[in-house]
Amino acid sequence: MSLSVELENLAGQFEKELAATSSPEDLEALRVAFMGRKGRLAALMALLGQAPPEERPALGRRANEIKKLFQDLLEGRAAVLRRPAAAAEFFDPSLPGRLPAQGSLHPITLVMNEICALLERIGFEVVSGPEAETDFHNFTALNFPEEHPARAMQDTLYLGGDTLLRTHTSPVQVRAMLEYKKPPLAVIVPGKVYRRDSDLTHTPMFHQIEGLLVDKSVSLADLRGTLAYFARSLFGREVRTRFRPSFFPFTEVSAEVDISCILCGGKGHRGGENCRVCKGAGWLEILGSGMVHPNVFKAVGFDSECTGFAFGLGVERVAMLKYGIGDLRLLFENDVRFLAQFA
Ligand code: 2NM
Repeated sequence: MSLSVELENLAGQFEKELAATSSPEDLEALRVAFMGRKGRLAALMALLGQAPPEERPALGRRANEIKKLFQDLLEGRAAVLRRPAAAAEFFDPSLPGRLPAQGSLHPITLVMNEICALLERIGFEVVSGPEAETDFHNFTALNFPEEHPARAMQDTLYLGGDTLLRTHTSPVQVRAMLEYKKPPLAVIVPGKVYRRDSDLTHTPMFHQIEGLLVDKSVSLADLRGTLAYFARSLFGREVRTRFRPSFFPFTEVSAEVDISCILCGGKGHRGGENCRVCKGAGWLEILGSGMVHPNVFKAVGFDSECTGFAFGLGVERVAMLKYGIGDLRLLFENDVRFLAQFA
């Protein structure tokens, strides 16, 4: 067999035996057997003088390469054997770090935070209260007659006895008035509310924000100005507001509030087609509001001289409009691929 082939065979054998070593002692024995003064590589080098003269330089170079290769492989294997068995994985400190997946606020939380912040800027105070309420705070104090349909088992989730899951955040405003004992006060209440309703556009739990301001001589003009500021802050400077007469048990007068469509700007159409957001109406309903009914003030012991306005909105609807979300269920499924878009 030629010296050249024997050198390559030696290299192959070295690598095989190296992989079988399991201790520094094994490694040292291997080093002596292959690279020692009387080792196998030295024995082959000794035969170099018998090779044809023209082949000697190449064979010499190859022998030196193999010696260097053995040294490198021995060092690498020594490092592997030094490592505790548990950390069997090779640690490469030059790799980039793995960042932990970072969460983000839910779009409902984002919208609630934004609305609270813009109303706090004009003096409203954020308050909260229980989600399990009494019939008095949720209905009676808010001027709902005994036979009002909202009180029916079919609409409200009753917990037994006198308690129910609040159907709006207004009971917290009743609590705020009872605590303040007299005007003035300006509060907003963000929170979860519950209704016995579940289909494509209704969930049994949803979110509301309601505002209440009570003082002497508060007028409908104050309500309009406050809501115009609110709509422009939330949807943009160019947004107009419109009041339509409506009815709520706890307000008189009552009004539904529309904003000019945030997609078509109120025109009702875009490029010859009906606007897909306002369906051609040019307006979007976003709020209910009104002047607080005197019976509500009576129920909480406020002076019959005082006046106030209140308003309420559904947070899901505002979030869907603001972010162009087409399906209410996306807000409740908590699919990370959806939620991550709000990071
Ligand atoms: C609305 C619409 C109109 C409202 C009234 C009150 C209270 F407690 F002062 F009577 N709180 N919230 C109110 C008025 C809520 O939501 C559509």
